[in-house]
Amino acid sequence: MKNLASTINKESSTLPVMSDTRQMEPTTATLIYVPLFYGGRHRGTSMGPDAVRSANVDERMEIAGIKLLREIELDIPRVGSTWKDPVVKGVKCCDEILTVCDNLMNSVDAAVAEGTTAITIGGDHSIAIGSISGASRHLRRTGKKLGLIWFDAHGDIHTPETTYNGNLHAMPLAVVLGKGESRLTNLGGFAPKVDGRNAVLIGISDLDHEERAIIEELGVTAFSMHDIDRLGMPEVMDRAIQIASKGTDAIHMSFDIDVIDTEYAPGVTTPARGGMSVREALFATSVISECKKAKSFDFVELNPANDVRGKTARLCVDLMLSSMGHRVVQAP
Ligand SMILES: [Mn+2]
Repeated sequence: MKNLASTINKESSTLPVMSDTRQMEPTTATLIYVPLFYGGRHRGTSMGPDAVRSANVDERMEIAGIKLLREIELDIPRVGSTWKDPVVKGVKCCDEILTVCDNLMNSVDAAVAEGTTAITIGGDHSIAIGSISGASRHLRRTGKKLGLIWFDAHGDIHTPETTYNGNLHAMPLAVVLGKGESRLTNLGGFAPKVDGRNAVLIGISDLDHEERAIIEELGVTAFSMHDIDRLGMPEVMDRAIQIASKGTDAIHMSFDIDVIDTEYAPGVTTPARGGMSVREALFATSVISECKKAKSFDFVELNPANDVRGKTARLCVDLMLSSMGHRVVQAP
């Protein structure tokens, strides 16, 4: 009988280790907390940053060998009860969200310019308008382009014309691809932030028919959960990286926690059944790290009010570490 240890090829081993020593350069991160919830109708989303801090994100980064350069929390302007309105045409709380996204754009731009990985922690998904604008503006100064990989159970590609509730968290992908409310699409003075042909949606299980038409119109590539079942996550990720990389110089990853099956990630605003497994999500994020082009990430829609003993928040931290090249051994 063969000794197991002798069968492990040391060069290609993917056994988990506490700190991946194969990583050549020391990694640094800037954490930007954005407790915004006006893009949806769930106040609990504003507690996402607190839940991530409670899951010891700083300590876990340190153990993983990632240097935490700084932590920033953005101010959220006060708003009346307009965010509660269930039916609005157009965009609810547009001014307030625009203010937050403008600040976030500057924070992400500055972080990436410093050579650190910019990690935005939400908050609802409308904040991706700010983070992606920041990552894109940084590249634009030197004539470079950004690719985008967007993990989500939903399309997030509604427009003020197709929305039935005015919730901006269902529109941010359309906005960064140049379609939607003009004050938002023109944030930073340029549009689009990403060419639709360099944008990839992964993990969709719930898509409205209006969104399907916009996906086609903008040339976005979408992999549904069914596609993941059929092709397998390795193939989906290979294709996604290829599409997001074509003619671009960096990739932004926007990760909506609701892409993960509600069994594992109950602490989200809009849970979806039939989503990704934890292993699929950890694998997908590890591929993001291996491609070496991803310098900015969002982790959004964490809603601690729906969580079960903080497990979704801990998973969120696992995914952050995995995206930064650390092979995660899940804590119980
Ligand atoms: Mn989303």
